[in-house]
Amino acid sequence: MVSREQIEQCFGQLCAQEGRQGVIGLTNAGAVRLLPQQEQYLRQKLAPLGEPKDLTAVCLGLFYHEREIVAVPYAWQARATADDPWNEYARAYGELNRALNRSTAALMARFGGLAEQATVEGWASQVGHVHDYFPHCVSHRAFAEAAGLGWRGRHGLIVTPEAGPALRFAIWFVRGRLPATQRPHAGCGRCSACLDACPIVRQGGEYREVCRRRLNALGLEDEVCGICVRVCWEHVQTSCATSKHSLPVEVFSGCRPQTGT
Ligand code: B12
Ligand code: SF4
Ligand code: SF4
Repeated sequence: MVSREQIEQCFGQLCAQEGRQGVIGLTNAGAVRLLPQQEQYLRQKLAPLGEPKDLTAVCLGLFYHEREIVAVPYAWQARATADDPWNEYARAYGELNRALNRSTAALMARFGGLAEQATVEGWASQVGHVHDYFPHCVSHRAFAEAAGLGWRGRHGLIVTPEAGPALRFAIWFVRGRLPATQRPHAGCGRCSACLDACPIVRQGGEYREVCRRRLNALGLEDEVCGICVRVCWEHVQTSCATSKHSLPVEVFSGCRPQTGT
């Protein structure tokens, strides 16, 4: 059976190859609360490996570079302009998805197991409603939260003390029961920056579907917006750096220095 040390060593090399920082968290694959459609999808997917309770889910998170996040406007904007700098974030979305998929494929090639892709790319404008996604993937956020990587923010995303919500996830499932990552988190506390910035999350209710329509209408090069990500990232930079509530996890860094614009 693969050990945590082997996984960490391999992930460190993958971060170096991709030139990005990243974190990993482990949880038992059967211990995560999912919607019934997602539960069914997961059982079918993992059948060649065994029962979810006998498998470990390794959540991989790769960070955006600072310049990619600060390309997103800090305040609400209804439309993107032609050649909008915001597109740097849109392009990073595709790059991170590909880097994550390469990383899970490399782990599979070396240690076996199965991977859940970073996202179901290109669907935002194809589906009739966000519910159409549910039978075709598992929730990375539910797994990342269970694996101790972060807390569920008021915008619905996973907020990590290391990168705020400015990271993307994929999952690699492997045979065996490795000890889960557990750590307490500060949570949102009195912050409301994402609610102040985005009228869609502020409104609550069917925010997922309203967000999907906005991504399609925005006019960026890919299906993104990310204003909630940007404002939360700013908040976490200033507040979580000094927080005593979250114990650190190792940040794997193969990072070429790429800060600033
Ligand atoms: C569909 C989808 C969308 C849709 C719908 C968004 C949504 N909030 O669900 C649209 C296109 C609108 C979208 C938008 C965005 N997305 Co999106 N999206 C996804 C995708 C492909 C699936 C998510 C999904 O199906 N959610 C279903 C809901 C129901 O899941 P959930 O909220 O996590 O709830 C789970 C648990 O909490 C629990 N649960 C909750 N309630 C209940 C009730 C019961 C009874 C039970 C049993 C369980 C249960 O089970 C649920 C299902 O597992 C994931 C990739 C993936 N495979 O996870 C990316 C993902 C969630 N998106 C992501 C991002 C970043 C975005 C955007 C910022 C776009 C951008 N890049 O600019 C916005 C943010 C919107 C927002 N504030 O949430 C990231 C989040 C990263 C993070 N830090 O958390 C993900 C994980 C992609 C990735 N690879 O990293 N997205
Ligand atoms: S911006 Fe503030 S309120 Fe919103 S998720 Fe981040 S920490 Fe929580
Ligand atoms: S990605 Fe969606 S939830 Fe986040 S700011 Fe944009 S519209 Fe609001």
